[in-house]
Amino acid sequence: MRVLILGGDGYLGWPTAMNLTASGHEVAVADNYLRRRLAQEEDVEPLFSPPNLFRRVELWREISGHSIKPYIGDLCDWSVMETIFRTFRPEAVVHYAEQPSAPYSMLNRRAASLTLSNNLGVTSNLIFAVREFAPEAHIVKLGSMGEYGTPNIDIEEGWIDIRRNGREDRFLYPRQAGSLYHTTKIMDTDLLWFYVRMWDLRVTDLMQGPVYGIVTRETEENEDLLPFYFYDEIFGTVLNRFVVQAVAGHPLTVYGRGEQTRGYLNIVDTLDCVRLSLENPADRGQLRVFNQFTETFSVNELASRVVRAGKALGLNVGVTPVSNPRKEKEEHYYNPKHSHLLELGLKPHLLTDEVVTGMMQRVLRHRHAIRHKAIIRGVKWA
Ligand code: USQ
Repeated sequence: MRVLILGGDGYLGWPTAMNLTASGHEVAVADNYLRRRLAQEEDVEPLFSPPNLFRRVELWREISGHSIKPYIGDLCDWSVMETIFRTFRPEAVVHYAEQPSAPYSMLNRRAASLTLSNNLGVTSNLIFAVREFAPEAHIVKLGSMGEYGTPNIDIEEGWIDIRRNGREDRFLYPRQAGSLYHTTKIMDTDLLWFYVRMWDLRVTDLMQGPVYGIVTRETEENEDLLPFYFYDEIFGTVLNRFVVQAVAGHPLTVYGRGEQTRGYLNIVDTLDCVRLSLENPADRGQLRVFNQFTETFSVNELASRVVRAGKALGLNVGVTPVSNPRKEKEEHYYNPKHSHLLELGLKPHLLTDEVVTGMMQRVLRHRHAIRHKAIIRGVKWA
């Protein structure tokens, strides 16, 4: 299959590109290095700097023999999107090309505006490009479990049947996000659902939880193929942050009471979920929604696992609860369903102590590069 990855330079985009070529697909990646630029602007660069997309593509070809076609450009610019569609003619598109950080979206007016215009601009250009140049192409869109928020009822897999006054219908499960970034994901879903109804697009929305990990099957041998590893307050997700904090001797930053519960997954499982979704496409006129995570944990549970794994490596890991910079429930009911990807064949890689120590060992090699001042940046929700 010819697969176009929008956001192919990112934490998940680049490993997805390697994984899909290793599985026999023809891949192009598009990116404007937005994430690299924003991290530079905020002085929160990743633990190590991966080479640019052209060099990553060259290196991957030398190592694996697989080619990836890189396009550098801003996908909010219609002429960029149009050129890519005309020249590559994708049969499927994976859409990661978004400003992906909840804290960044809450930083200030400029960051909020960039998040809104970038995320919705790329999604709408993608929809129009598919309609015009590739109406049969399957769109696999990265959504977020955070779109649902933390309702006091079970979270269904995308849709909910509602019976009222003796009649029944099926609707998108109610969304109520906890950050502007997550709200743009809801708006993406609404746009896609509208055009699925109007133009019979094929769409899969992957409602993903926080991802952890660095190494994938394709990167094991070569550190220059690793994805970005952010550990700062703005771009780092919680478990990746805790692992770096443990190595750096910084107390783990549990926000508030630490009972916030989310659905997590290993980066290796993200790649499998995306590949399984592509290889089993949605029908024309169908919006499928898959909840993409493998296990739920509270922040306190993650912290205890990191403390335990740190001990095994001789690290003395402390935990210091910090006042919660976010506006979120710190204790809540959380029971999201997640069977569709398992039914398609996902074999989860669960969070064992070996996985956490493996991450720590990798981070230990880059210990000298950890900057304590990136760990807490004081971005407040309210
Ligand atoms: N948290 C801490 N301490 C930290 C960092 C985070 O206690 O140092 C807590 C947060 O308050 C939150 C939870 O850990 O309750 C998860 O936070 P996160 O930063 O790992 O994830 P989040 O900002 O919610 O967003 C991330 C990804 C996003 C994805 C989302 C899935 O950046 O792209 O969509 O995870 S979900 O969290 O289910 O919305």
